Amino acid sequence: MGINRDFESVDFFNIDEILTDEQKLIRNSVRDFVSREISPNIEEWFENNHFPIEIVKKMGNSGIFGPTVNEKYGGGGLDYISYGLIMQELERGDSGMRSTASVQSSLVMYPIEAYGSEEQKKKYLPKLASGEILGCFGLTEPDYGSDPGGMVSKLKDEGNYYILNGSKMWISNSPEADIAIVWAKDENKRIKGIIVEKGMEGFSAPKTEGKLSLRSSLTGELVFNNVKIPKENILPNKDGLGAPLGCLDKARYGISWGAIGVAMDCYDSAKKYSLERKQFGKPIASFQLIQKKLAEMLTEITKAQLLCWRLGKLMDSGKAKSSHISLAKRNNVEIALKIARDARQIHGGMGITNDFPMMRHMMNLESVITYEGTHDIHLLILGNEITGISAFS
Ligand code: TGC
Ligand code: FAD
Repeated sequence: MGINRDFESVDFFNIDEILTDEQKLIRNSVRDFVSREISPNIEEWFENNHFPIEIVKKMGNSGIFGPTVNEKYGGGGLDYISYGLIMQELERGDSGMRSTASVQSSLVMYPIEAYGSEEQKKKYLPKLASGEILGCFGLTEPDYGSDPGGMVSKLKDEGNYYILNGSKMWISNSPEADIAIVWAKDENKRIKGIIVEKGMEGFSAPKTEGKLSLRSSLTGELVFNNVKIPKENILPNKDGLGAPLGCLDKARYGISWGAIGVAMDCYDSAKKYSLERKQFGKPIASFQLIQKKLAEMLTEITKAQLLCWRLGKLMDSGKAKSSHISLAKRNNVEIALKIARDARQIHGGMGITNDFPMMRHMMNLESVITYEGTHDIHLLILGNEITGISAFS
């Protein structure tokens, strides 16, 4: 058995029946991509803390980047359920791989399409869609994580150009990124989006070392030391904190689907192992305590699938609220972590090795439950929605 086992999807409530043929085709093609390009290599990449840069072009060629972006800019022109299914399959492979795609699609392509000028869209979107270039998104700063509105990165108007100073921390893809969507305050304390290009003088992106999670994904800083920014590199069509938070809504939505992929992978492995592994003369699957774990996993996966499907419909009709997305991200990442832990227990000692995916998924999920808004921040967003009272400040 082990990591190269054939994955069997989980569909207890026959959700395939409510997916369109196109959605199933897309899901199956990304599932094949993951089985071919990611699963056979992922344990080695994770162990060696290696980001396989060649995966970016492969993802681009497979239509993984910018699925909801307009086709005239090289995007897929797809609906949000298709986007979610892509994320589910990628994260079944590895959260770090899904991270690479989340950042490129939701945090780099989305703001350029939604807030950018026509020239910016034409210049960057086709190259990002094909994987010719890689992007990153700089919101978090060393002293401002959950509270991004406090950021201190500064943009100073010098007439024909701006000067950018400051730094960003914990930035996925940054050491290899060709462009960075960076958020900084102008002299009126208004948050603006800026397209910073690799090679601009005074700009560097050092790698963050020592991560025990998302080891197949690159994380780094963004450092700006008097970087000269041409005026045409500012995203002109939206500013204020709502601009980066609008991007986060799209990425958080993708994560809520991605977490289902992890949960399905762990459940599938646990079910197969428990049917094969014998103790006390019979398969451990015959013991009630093992069955309880499996039954609860299946229940939570099914609830999460239905939640995401409905959320996808709300996204498509433009009725999804940020608090809907918070509920789904928070719930699905939490259940995925619990399923990963229970699945690991079902594997006994074998579960701590990299013959099986649970430990890697568990370690990855510690980042996933922290980034894009921590578990508790999403709870407070829901508390605010319910009571009308913000508990942040
Ligand atoms: P608050 O006063 O509530 O809101 C400020 C302005 O923003 C608007 N807004 C939103 N707009 C769009 N989408 C949302 N989700 C929004 N949430 C709020 C709001 O209407 C307001 O607009 P305006 O026009 O009135 O000014 O802001 P606050 O300062 O009290 O903080 C709110 C809070 C805590 C919800 C927010 O700051 C937050 O979500 N914090 C968590 C930070 C976070 O998620 N960071 C993620 C960084 S990126 C990342 O982690 C990428 S990992 C990717 C990967 O590798 O996969
Ligand atoms: P803090 O905000 O310092 O929070 C610490 C603890 O305090 C948490 O438990 C939090 O829930 C709690 N807390 C904070 N405020 C409150 C409150 N009001 N009430 C109750 N509890 C509270 N950022 C980017 O901009 N771009 C990226 O690409 C990116 N990629 C990332 C990749 C990885 C691997 C990681 C780990 C992070 C990444 N991040 C990225 C940053 C991520 O979004 C932040 O780590 C996250 O938002 C939390 O911020 P923080 O780490 O500063 O924690």
